[in-house]
Amino acid sequence: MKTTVITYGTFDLFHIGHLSLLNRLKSLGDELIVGVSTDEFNSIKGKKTVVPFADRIEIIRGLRCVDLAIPEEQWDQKIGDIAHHEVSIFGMGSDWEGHFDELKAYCKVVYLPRTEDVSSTHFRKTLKVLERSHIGELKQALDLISSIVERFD
Ligand code: C2G
Repeated sequence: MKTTVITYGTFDLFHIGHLSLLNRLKSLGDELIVGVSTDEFNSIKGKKTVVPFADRIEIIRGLRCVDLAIPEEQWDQKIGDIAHHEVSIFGMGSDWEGHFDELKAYCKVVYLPRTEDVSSTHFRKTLKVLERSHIGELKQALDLISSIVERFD
């Protein structure tokens, strides 16, 4: 009997934390299905993304550890997906610990340790600093610092 694993996420600005989780989930079974949050669903989640859904799902489809990628359009599609794909294991990173325990009625539920010190939010904030408008602010700050330094020279 084939063991199918499923997980869901936005996977914006794909990074090593995402890859590590997907590889570990794949190692739990024979097949890994990934539900990728659509842009519309992310607005329901109140989550901003940099990379559009069409690209995010293509990146997931390109991974060796992923056998199928499907759109995640609503919170409550998981039970239908589990039945339709005969899923044995539902898995998420540990930041979701306990949030999906109701799925234990349908399959095994696992929460794997989240990879620390890396997140799409951090990347987004770093990118924001590099935006042109912020470079103007950085230049003003540098001019102010150099004028203060000149006073002490
Ligand atoms: N993750 C991780 N380590 C990180 C960042 C993320 O293990 N440093 C895991 C998360 O725990 C999650 C998966 O990677 O299991 C995808 O993370 P997100 O793209 O942030 O997913 P999210 O927006 O939380 O959507 O229905 C479930 C939701 O769609 C989850």
